[in-house]
Amino acid sequence: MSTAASHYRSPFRQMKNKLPSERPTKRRKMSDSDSSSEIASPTPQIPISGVVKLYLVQAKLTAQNISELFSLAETHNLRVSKSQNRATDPEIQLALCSNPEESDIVVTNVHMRQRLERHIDWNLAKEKAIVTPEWLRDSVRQRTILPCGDYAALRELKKTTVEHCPDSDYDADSDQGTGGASPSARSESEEHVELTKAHYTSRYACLRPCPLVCPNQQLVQQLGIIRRSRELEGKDVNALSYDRTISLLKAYPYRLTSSKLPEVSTLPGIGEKMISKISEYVKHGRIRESETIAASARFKSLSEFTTIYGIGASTARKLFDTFGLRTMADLEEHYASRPASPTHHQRGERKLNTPAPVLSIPAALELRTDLDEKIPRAEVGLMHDIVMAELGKLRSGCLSTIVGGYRRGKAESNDVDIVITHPTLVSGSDQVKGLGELLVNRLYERGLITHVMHLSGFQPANALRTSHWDTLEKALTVFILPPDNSRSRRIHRRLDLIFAAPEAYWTAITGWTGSKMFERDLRLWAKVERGLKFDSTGITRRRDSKPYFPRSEKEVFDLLGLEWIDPTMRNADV
Ligand code: DCP
Ligand code: MG
Repeated sequence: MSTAASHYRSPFRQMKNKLPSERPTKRRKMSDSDSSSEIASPTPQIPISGVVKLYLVQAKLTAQNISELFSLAETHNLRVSKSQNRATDPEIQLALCSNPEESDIVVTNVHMRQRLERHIDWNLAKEKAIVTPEWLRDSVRQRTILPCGDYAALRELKKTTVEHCPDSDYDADSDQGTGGASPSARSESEEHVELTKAHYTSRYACLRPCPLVCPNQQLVQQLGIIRRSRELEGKDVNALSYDRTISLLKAYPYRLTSSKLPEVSTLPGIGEKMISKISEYVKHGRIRESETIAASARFKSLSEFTTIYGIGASTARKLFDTFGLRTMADLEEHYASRPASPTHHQRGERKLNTPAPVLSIPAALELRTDLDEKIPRAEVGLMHDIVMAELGKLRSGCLSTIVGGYRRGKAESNDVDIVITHPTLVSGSDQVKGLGELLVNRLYERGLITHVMHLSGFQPANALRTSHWDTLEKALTVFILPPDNSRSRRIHRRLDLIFAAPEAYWTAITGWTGSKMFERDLRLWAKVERGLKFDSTGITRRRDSKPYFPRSEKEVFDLLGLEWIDPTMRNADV
C-alpha cells in the first residue's frame, strides 16, 4: 500500500517560482449537476497551472453548508487575482485535502483562537491563510482567488493570512515574466490528481479521508436505509456489504453522474448489485427499495424499538413477530405488565459496585424523549467540563479527550464519549483501578448521573497481551446537567467514560474516535498489512506479542504505517 502522500508537498507551493503552462493539462471534470446558477461556469479550454488545497474545518457549519462548500471547492477552478489578461489566464484548481498541514488555505466558521485550536495547532494556523466560508463563495462567484486578508476568520491571524494567501504569492511570481511552463509543474499537478485517486480508491477505509458530509450524501443516506433494514433483519453480512459501499462513496470526492459510473464500479469491493442501486439513483434521483423500506410498517417499528437502550435487533423482531407489538405505546404496555428483567448488558457482568440504578428497559422507555434528543456541541463541551471538574476533586492532573462523533466534527451527537487518563498513573497499580467507579459514585451522589448501564474494571492481562497490558475501564451511564435557571428543562444524556492507563491513552482515543467502518478497517489493516493487533487497548506485534507505546495519536498512525487522517475526515459511515 502506498503511503506516498506522507511526503506530500503542496503543488501550489512548488509552483511559486514557475510560470503558467502553455498547454492544457489534465483537469477535473465539472459536475453535471451544478445547481448554483449565479456562479459562473468554468471555461474548459483554459489551462490549469496549479492547485490550491483547501482544508475545511467542519465545526460550526451546518450539514447543508458543509455540503455546499465541498461542492464549490470540488467543481470550480479560479483565476489568480490582479491578472492582466483574464480571458486567457491559466486557472488554479481548487482541491480539498484531509489534513490542515497539506493545505494552502483553511476555511472555517470558527472565530476564536481557543476553538480553532481544537482543530488546528496554533503554530500551523500561523503558516496558513485562515478564511471564512465567504471567501470561498465570493472567490467562486468572481472566479478569482480573492485577497484572503479581507476574509480573515480570526483577527489575530489577519497578518499571517495576508502573507500566506496564494493570491499574493502568485502575483509576486507572475510579475517576473510570462512564457512557457516548466514540465515539472504540470507533472506535479497531475501527481496531485493521482494522489487524490490513490486515497479514494484504497481498499481500506483507514486510508480514505471521508468528510462528515460528502458530495453524494443523499445517495449514501438512501443506501443507509437498506443497510439498516438488513441489520434489523439480522442479515449482518449483507449489512456489511452496504457498510463497505457507503464508506467508499463517502470518500469519493466527486458528485456522481452517469459519466462517473464506470470509475465507481472499479472501486474495490463494490459489486454488481450495489452498482445497479447506484445507477438507479444517478438515473432517477432515488432508489425504489430504500423508499419501500422506509415506508414499511415493519421497518418503522423495528427502527423505533431499537432506539430504546437494551433492545437490539433480535429482541425488536421478537417483540414485533411474537408479541405483535407495533408502536411505542404497545412497547410501554408490554413492559409495564412484566417484571423488569436484566438487560443483556447486565447479564454476565460482575455486580456493579455503585448505588446508581441500572437502566432497565422500562426506565429507558421512560427516558426515551430525552435520550432521543441530539446533544449540541456546546452541551457536549459543558458536560465534559463538569465531569472533569468532579474528577479533579478526586484526583488532580487527569487528562481527557472527547472522542466519538464529536471529535469527528458532528454538529450533534447521540452520546458523549470521553477518554480519560492520568499521566503519572502506572498501569495495573491501585491508582488506576477503580477510578471509574469512584467517579461514577461521585457523580451519582452529586445528582449528575442517574443510571449506570455498564461498569467494568480493568481486566487481568490476557494471553494475547503481555502482562502489563490492561483492558480499559468503562462506565456507560446516563448523565444530567446540574439545575440551572437559564435552562428550561434538564435533559438526560448518554455519557460513556473510558479510563485508560497512560500507555493506552492514544490507542483508546484512536479506537473510540471512529467512525465504525474506519475502526473496522484500522484493525483489518493492522492485521493483514502490518502483522499487528490494534484495538483501543493497544498495539502489539502478532507474532511475539511485542507491545508498542505510542505517545501521540500521530505515533499510532506512524506505528501502523498509515498516513495521518484528521479526525474530521474519518467519517466512513453514513
Ligand atoms: N465504535 C466502534 N464499533 C462499534 C461501535 C463504536 O468502533 N460497533 C467506536 C467508534 C465510534 C466510537 O466507538 O465512533 C463511539 O461510538 P458511538 O456509538 O458513541 O458513536 P459515535 O460517537 O460515532 O456517534 P454518536 O454517539 O453521535 O451516535
Ligand atoms: Mg458517541
